[in-house]
Amino acid sequence: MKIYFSGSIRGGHEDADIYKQIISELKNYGIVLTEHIGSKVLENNLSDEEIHDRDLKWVMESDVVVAEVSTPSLGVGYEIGRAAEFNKPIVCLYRKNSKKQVSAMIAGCAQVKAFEYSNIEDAKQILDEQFRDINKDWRNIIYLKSGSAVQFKAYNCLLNLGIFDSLAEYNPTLTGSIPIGISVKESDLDIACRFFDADRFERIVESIFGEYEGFKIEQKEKAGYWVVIANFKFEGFNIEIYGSAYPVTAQNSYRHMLIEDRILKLLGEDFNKEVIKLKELGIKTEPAFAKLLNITGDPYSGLLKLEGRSNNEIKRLWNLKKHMLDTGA
Ligand code: 6IA
Repeated sequence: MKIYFSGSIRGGHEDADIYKQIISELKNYGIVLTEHIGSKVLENNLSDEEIHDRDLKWVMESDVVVAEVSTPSLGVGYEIGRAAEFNKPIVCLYRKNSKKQVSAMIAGCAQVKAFEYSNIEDAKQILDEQFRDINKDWRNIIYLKSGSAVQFKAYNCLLNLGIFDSLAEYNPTLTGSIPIGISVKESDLDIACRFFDADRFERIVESIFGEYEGFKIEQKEKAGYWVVIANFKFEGFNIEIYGSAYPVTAQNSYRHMLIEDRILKLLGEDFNKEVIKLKELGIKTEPAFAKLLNITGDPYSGLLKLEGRSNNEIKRLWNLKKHMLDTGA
């Protein structure tokens, strides 16, 4: 993981010591490309143009931008703006009681997550939480362990089933609504897999899980490709194994989960509640999202189109719908 740390220089370098402490904490999460920002004495052997081009290249290369914004700085603001344009996750930290208020263009930018902190311990805790999100590896279900009661139960179920070991060669990945915390009573545990040989995959799945309650398996054609779908029950969950020749990250169930996770985090509590309400009425996840965001036509492909939309555009769709709900339009 490459981290771009941004902190004021010509805007005022009095906080160099604090930057240094934050940088040293960030090193626990990856490589910090801009360690020099924490040093009190800065070398000045590059022209402004060279600094600009090098730093912008680093911003583009980075996986995340972390900025300390207590001291207002044109350079830091510019870097945050460019990072937003490149769709980077951006975490801003500012000290409680700092003399200046954070610019509305930073605090109000949907792509920026801004946090107030009192001391370095505070900042460490914020970074720990933020990096847990940024580093989330959906293939590793460890995140379920610290989640809701259902997620914890699902974690134990999958561990006991041993599916991530027995199907390891197929890159098994949990998808669906349980990982993103919007499951209802009937929600399945969906496991997406990639195979290179459908018949062999079918034989293997059947040989491992064929004895479980309600086991059934079928191969069918979907948009010109063969998929293998197995269903059975285990420890109170309906398990669905879905194998396809597509890499898991290109499969619709995986893509739907990621865009839904992004939308849920972006639109917050109100939206989450409405999704659950619709799901409890028996509406499936993607149609529920589509309904709440006024997406017409096929909800499954409609939702995928949001992958390329900015956070502000998605917020606008939800605000429009909320207005319609409020006014009964
Ligand atoms: O406007 P500012 O100088 O406060 O902007 C600070 C931000 O711009 C930092 O996050 C840096 O990434 C970048 N930046 C600005 N100036 C420099 C620099 N040397 N070296 C590296 N990054 C920089 C400036 C020369 C110095 C001796 C004054």
